[in-house]
Amino acid sequence: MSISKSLITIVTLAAAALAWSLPAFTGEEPGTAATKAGAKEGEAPTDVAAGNILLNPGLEEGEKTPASWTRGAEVDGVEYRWDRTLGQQGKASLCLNKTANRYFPIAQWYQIVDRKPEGRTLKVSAQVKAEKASKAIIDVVFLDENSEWVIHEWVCYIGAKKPNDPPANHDWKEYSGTLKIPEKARKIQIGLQIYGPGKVWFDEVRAEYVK
Ligand SMILES: [Ca+2]
Repeated sequence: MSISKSLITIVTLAAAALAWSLPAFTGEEPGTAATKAGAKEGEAPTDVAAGNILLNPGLEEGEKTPASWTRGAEVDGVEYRWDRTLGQQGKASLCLNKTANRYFPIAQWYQIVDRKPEGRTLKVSAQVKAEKASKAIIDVVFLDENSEWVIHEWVCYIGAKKPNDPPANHDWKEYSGTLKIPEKARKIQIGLQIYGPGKVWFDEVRAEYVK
């Protein structure tokens, strides 16, 4: 009895070890990050990184307001719009239209999600359409256990970086950036912001843990 029991244990352990070691190998291959997110069901997860941690990333869900996204403060000369006629995917996106010719105060749509302790690096991306946008930002705020700011960082910059640069004026285009997650961070706030005059739309917003 005890021999067969130990045998079963050994076999089980060996199988588990094999299952564990296989994804580790595939994880070493370069250029697989994009396909990993779309790993087929039944495949062992290659790492905790796969998948978007944001809810309603395509802005298609919601009744009167976009589900899971919050509007920032009212700002004179800024129109917040959940645009249900225009999307990079589907029919909806988030729009900020600033007509006031100044940078502050800023306006933003944002979403706060819990940080997974094992997540160390965050990749953020979005599809952005811009109409004479002088300065729009995808901002990430890391919050501690008391929901206090640890740090905030600009992960994507849309617009004119230098005084003589033209404003951003383009159809849907992907912006992305990667950030180190501070040790103390417990929550992550993704903000889609407008600083200067112009109009921007955001769709397919992604935040994912990467290695
Ligand atoms: Ca959409």
